[in-house]
Amino acid sequence: MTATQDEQRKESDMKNLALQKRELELNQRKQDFPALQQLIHGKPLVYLDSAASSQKPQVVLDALARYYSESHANVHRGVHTLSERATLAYEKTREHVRQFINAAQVQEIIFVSGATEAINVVARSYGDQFFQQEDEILLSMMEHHSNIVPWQQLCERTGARLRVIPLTAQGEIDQSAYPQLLTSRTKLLAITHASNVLGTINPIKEMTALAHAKNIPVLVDGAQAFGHLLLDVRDLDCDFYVLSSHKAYGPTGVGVLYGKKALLDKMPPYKGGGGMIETVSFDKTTYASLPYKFEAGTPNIADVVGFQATLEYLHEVGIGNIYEHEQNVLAYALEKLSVIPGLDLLGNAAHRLGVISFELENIHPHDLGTILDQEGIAIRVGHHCAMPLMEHLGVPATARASIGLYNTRADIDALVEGIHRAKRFFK
Ligand code: 7TS
Repeated sequence: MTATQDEQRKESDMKNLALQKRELELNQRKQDFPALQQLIHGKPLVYLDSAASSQKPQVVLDALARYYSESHANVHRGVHTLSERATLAYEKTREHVRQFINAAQVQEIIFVSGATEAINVVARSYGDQFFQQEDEILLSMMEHHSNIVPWQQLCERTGARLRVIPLTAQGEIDQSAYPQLLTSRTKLLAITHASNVLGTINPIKEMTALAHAKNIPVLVDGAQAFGHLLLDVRDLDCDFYVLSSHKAYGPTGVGVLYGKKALLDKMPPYKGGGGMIETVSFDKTTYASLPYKFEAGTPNIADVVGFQATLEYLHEVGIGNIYEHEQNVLAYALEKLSVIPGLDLLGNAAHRLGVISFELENIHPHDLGTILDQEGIAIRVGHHCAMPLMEHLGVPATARASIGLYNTRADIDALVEGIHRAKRFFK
């Protein structure tokens, strides 16, 4: 062996060692999640439904308990110590979110109840203000109902129309059809960062650049991407980005609407009430500045504070490590599932997340889900709130296994064994 070969071998060994070490560390992350330590029907829980909602690490549960035990009061109102503590913690989360998604300013971070509410805010406030008859909203065939129905309702109110970008056979956005659908009538591109059915990660930066070349603003539904992909809204250059805390190890009932300040400034408030005003008289109300203009009423303070602990946890584990780990588990899962006779994987995108939809010959997804549950394995079955995509795929429902940072190859082995058991049962 030459000296150079020896050096190369050493370097490759070091890389493999580092990879194994990181995998081991992430395999141990399961210990951080109390819900994953239980037995379901006498079997250790194998949780493969994080795309619907993820489990929560102990640090987040502790933060919620600590907040209620020590710091709870209403925010932005009192001069007393608890109100100051609550306000400080609430606003600190906003700064954490800003950093996490690399927004330019904290005024661009609006707390809402989730991705669904965030899209509704934009459809109601931006849409009602700026859309009219014959305008077009461009979506893709792989959207979740949350990124379809609010736009359809907007169309009913304004006479605007939906246009839909088709998919390729691999389950990717058809990039040859897309530019032709950007016309002088298009007033918004509203698109998911990653599909909750196929796992496909869309080339948001490139698609946004094409839309912007025609002055069309872009809303990105980041519900599936957040917690799995490194996010940088300034690099993507999208105009709106929405996400839900609960899908990425945070509390339920908290989401974020990111919007570029110039656009948010032009948008009227979506809800009226306390906290979003500057002055009120019976003749006229003037509104508070950003972001408070969009946060009427007492917000979900505790869960926003809990969300801060989530962001710290994600930062500590590292999104890059999470991505790498999930890709490894995904590759293993695809390898194992693809050789099961009678199992059909849906979608085959080159760039995808750990969301795997499949069909099993002669077994209805609901039956499979029920049998797997008896084995302690949690997957989701159904239309996944993406009925137009189901229709396009020609299936009424699928079984879906989705991977989170706590899943391991052993979880995939359990899933594969469970599927074989179901096949034997239905033989
Ligand atoms: N957008 C996408 C792409 C989603 O996957 C979901 C939820 C939402 C929006 C809505 O998020 P929410 O937090 O406001 O409800 N998706 C799923 C799912 O795949 N299974 O259950 C919920």
